[in-house]
Amino acid sequence: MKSAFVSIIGRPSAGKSTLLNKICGEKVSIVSPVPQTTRNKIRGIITRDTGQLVFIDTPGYHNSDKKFNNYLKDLAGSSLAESDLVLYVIDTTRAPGAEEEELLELLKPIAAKTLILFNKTDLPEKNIQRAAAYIEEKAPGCFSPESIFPVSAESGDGISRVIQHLYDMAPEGEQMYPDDYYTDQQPEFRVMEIIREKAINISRQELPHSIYVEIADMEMKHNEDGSVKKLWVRAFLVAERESQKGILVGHGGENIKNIRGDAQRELNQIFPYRVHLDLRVKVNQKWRRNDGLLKRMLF
Ligand SMILES: Nc1nc2c(ncn2[C@@H]2O[C@H](COP(=O)(O)OP(=O)(O)OP(=O)(O)O)[C@@H](O)[C@H]2O)c(=O)[nH]1
Ligand SMILES: [Mg+2]
Repeated sequence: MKSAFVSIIGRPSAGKSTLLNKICGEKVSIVSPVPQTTRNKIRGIITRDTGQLVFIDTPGYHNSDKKFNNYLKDLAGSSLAESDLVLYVIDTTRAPGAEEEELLELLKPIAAKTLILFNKTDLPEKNIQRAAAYIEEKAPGCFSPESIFPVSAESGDGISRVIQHLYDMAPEGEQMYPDDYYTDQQPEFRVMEIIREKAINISRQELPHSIYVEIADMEMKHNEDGSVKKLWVRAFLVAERESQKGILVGHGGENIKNIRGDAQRELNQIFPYRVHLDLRVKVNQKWRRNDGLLKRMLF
């Protein structure tokens, strides 16, 4: 049996989480058009007759002097040491940036266990030649053409070849999770992430970076016969400033109503029981400078 941890690494918005979801065939990691959506190392699992691959989605690798961003960057970097194999995802619609060069430096010594994915090939503005030339310029001779795959994480094009290649490369080992697991995330974390995704997708500009979700209470309600009736959740969307709280609430409470509705709908699809969500908005000033909170939140 084959068994491997596979890190998914790349710049913000390269399509890492979209890729993980496509590979697993389930919503494992939240996705948005806003860079730096993923804040944790998120595991997605596939199991076949030949073995098990455990993928680790990571926060977008991004240079910044902000404490919060550095936590995210360290998380992404640390996943490399924990992995047998690496998928380096590049958005071929964007010109390579400084992070690309830094990532290549990290990946050069482990090029033999790394596959490079040229993503978003479904878009007309893709530029595969530019990406290939950049790799050859910054890491000459390090990555063979056989380790580079044009894909579309969105449509799934090219993904099955990548998975097959990973199975070929994976070492022998014991299965780490039961056959039917596609993620190891706790329900509480998944609830927080889905709420955050819905909030990011209705809000704009820098607001997404200013919010987090806090679960105030979570309780499983049972029927008289002991069967599960529903999961009852009270959660807070936490913003950094009063003005942001206003945006999240929206005119006449319209935004928070939509976020709650969208999140509850998706949670009801994900969990095998009904979920009832009570969602409110509050402010925690300067939370991104709070080391204790960041350490608990970013793992
Ligand atoms: N057209 C197209 N869009 C894609 C593809 N892959 C990802 N996207 C879009 O790109 C945006 C970013 O995708 P994510 O999967 O959230 O990117 P990410 O790398 O996880 O981003 P961070 O978590 O911020 O690092 C979303 O709007 C996706 O729908 C692709 O293959 N084709
Ligand atoms: Mg992501």
